[in-house]
Amino acid sequence: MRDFTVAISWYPGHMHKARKELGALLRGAGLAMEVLDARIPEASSNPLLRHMRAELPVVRILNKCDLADPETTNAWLSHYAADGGNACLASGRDTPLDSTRLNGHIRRLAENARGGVQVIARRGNSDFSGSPAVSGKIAIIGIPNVGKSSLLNLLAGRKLARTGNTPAITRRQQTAAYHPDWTLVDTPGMLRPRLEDQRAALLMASVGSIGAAAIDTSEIGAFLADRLLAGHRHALEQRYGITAADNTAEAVFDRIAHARGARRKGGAADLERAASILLQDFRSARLGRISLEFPPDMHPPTNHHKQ
Ligand SMILES: Nc1nc2c(ncn2[C@@H]2O[C@H](COP(=O)(O)OP(=O)(O)OP(=O)(O)O)[C@@H](O)[C@H]2O)c(=O)[nH]1
Ligand SMILES: [Mg+2]
Repeated sequence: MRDFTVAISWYPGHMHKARKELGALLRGAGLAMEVLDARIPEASSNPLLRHMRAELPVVRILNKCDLADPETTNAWLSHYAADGGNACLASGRDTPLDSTRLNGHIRRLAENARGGVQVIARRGNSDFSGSPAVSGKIAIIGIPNVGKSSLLNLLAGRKLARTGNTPAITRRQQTAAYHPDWTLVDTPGMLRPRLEDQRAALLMASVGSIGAAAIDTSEIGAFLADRLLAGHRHALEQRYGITAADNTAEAVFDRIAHARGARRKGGAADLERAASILLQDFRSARLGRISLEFPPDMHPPTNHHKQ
């Protein structure tokens, strides 16, 4: 497997300001809702955000689970369920977030938490009924393009925040009322100024959370092709007709270029375009529902397993 030593760094100007504003928000919030990409839950969990949210209780949302391998998502749910005081739920186009369970978690976590949460008089609404209601801000946080604004819209029941399939769509915080006692706050996607963990950076780039200008499409494509060759050959065979002899990213790109007519003038394979096709097919699950990270007690798929 090739050695990826590319330095990925992507920190658009608005993130400096967004980081300060996020710090202020988290200091006053009652709860954080961290949106993760279900295909890469650990790589999409920003250590900076973990540091910034400190002791604040967190509900993790494994989003885009319609694009991830269902068995792996279940294993991640169990993995995070073991993280004491916090909660984790899956969400995706085929599995809308279970709002009753979400509200139960919000109430439980906020009641248990110290600081930031104001205990107010009991109210009689159904989801939050029971002992004293709690109120406050719920900060929706995460790296770019994981679906934070989509989640705000879903929970608010209307399209308040702009969404889009490129990173860094949201540039400033946006609030929405959520039940009588809570306010949701959507925030701009955050990365670390320097992405020291190159493996995590390549995984984030694979799912489309890092700006296209930060790294060559062919580098990300080659990283992804290597991963798919190791665990999902069947998907590559079916979609692009790779054969047993195709064992490198270049060979995969060549097959894709051939299958899709991606040729430069003169007939040579357009490898850049082939890499882009691979990324688009992966990101939209046209290669199947594929997870790229696995909890410690789960074996990653090999080509001997069913795909
Ligand atoms: N397949 C799938 N796509 C989703 C899901 N949730 C969001 N998306 C899509 O993912 C893209 C990014 O969604 P956003 O809500 O804009 O993401 P964000 O986290 O707010 O991104 P930034 O504001 O750039 O940080 C959009 O094209 C959404 O339609 C999901 O559960 N499944
Ligand atoms: Mg957004």
